[in-house]
Amino acid sequence: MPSAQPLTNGHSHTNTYDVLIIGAGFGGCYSLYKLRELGLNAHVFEAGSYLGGVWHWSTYPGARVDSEIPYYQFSMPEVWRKWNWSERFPGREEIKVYFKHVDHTLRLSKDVTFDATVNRVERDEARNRWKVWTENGIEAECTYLICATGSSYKPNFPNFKDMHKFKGQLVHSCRYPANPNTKGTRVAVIGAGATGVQCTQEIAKEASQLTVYIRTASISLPMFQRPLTEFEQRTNKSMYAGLFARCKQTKSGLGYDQPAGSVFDLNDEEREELWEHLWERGGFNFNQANYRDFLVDPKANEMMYRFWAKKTGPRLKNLEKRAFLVPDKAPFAFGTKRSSLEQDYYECLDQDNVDIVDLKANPIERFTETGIVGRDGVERHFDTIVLATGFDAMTGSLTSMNLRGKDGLTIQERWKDGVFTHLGMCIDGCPNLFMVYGPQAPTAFTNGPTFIEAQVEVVVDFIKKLRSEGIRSIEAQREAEVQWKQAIQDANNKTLLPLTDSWYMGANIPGKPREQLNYLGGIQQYIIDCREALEDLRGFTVVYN
Ligand code: NA7
Repeated sequence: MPSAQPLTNGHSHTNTYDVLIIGAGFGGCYSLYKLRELGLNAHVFEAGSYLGGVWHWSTYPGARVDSEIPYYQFSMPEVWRKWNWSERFPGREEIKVYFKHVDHTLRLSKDVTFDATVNRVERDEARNRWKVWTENGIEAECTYLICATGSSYKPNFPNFKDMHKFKGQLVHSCRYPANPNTKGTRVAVIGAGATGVQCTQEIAKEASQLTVYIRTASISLPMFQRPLTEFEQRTNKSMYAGLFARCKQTKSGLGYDQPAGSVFDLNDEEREELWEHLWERGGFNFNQANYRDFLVDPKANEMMYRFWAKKTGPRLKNLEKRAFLVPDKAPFAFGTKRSSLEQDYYECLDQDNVDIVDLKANPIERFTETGIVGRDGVERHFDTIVLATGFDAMTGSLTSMNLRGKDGLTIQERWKDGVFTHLGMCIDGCPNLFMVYGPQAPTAFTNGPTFIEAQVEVVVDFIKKLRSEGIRSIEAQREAEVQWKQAIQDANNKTLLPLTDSWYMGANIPGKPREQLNYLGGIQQYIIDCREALEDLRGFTVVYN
């Protein structure tokens, strides 16, 4: 197998693969593993210096997954047999070591080129090839292209006035420095999503003064972290095969599903008993294993919020902070922004060394050399400012690759008025290109590894079919894209999700079209839809050899 390194004599050399995969997170790793099983010559280009995708980049303090073990891992027995986790919700450092174990077990790295940021992709229609270039001059071409580029790759740097003037340490959470200046110093954290919550929990404990800038208070759920023993995992492994298979039959991939019916089928006492039980289970049990009418019925939604507020409010002794973080009226409908999982977030925010700035009441006017001035005219001074402001989620990794289809249009141009895909997997104008964990698939509403495996298995079956049936290429039809998009938006419009500004809706990035970016029907139904299309290639233009 050739290795795709640049030649030093000034002449570029192009390696040719059956399949080139962009990204070596869970999606890229599983794609490589499955394609090798087919006997294909597959290779990965990865921007980072090792496997792990988002876990490679997420070096901010307290970075931790909020899907629980045993669900958050690969399902291959050869991987899980020799691996045990130390915590129910593993931290980033442990996940990095896990990827080393995965690499060691599956020998993935030999087919990965690291530090290879793809910055140009073009379609050579006459030769039925994709041509791919990286920033550091590597070139390759392939018959099938898999974009496993992740949903949280391109950082969202808000355009705060005079941000460049700040002379202290200014960092984005996903490019966190090895030596952050946060111990015993004055720190600002901007943001209260999953990352803001995790950063706040760590920095509040070591900074002399922490100011958290919050535009929308999060409705965070208790993680209920706990250590896991090697013994309990070893003895539970007899159930793993069944458990991982079961996860793919659920909506979210977390191994538990919501009950059918409505929460109003229960009387007050029954509901309270169920909700106490789900709450005590921690993690996403309270929303994912609950009746789902809270996502469509404002009354059910309000009840969920009340329950959450009853549990959370008393944890804040500072009444002003309590009124902002746990207001009487929900800041947004429960579940319409992603709930973060927290350990002691509210206790941290309650500390005397922690201030909160309510950005709706007092927006950031400008940065200065030494801090931030709000609309109230007050300058707050900081040594370090952490932007926990999230990502151009779901689409940013795809639109920033300069990927041109057979008509010469980039994905950015193609999606300027909104995303169009067939099955959240293929794009009109881009034959033989497949997306993994991208937009218009169940992506953000799932446990990543479970959904990724299920989706990659479909992609690999598509490639298998093309090869066995003498098909040169398939390309999504525009009409199928329009229908797929419409079905997603129709389903979305029956819920409360469109009422809230969230990255599910693309609403966190100024100018990004506002639309639901995820398929709402869950993993199981999504895979049924994809496999039906696989059967007769409906919605695709098929070109035979
Ligand atoms: P999120 O969930 O997008 O959170 C970003 C936070 O930053 C959120 O509180 C935003 O407030 C805030 N934000 C974003 N832009 C601004 C501006 N311009 N001004 C003030 N505040 C701003 O990103 P995370 O990194 O926390 O999490 C991303 C996902 O990655 C996570 O859910 C996991 O799936 C992994 P807002 O809520 O928009 O008012």
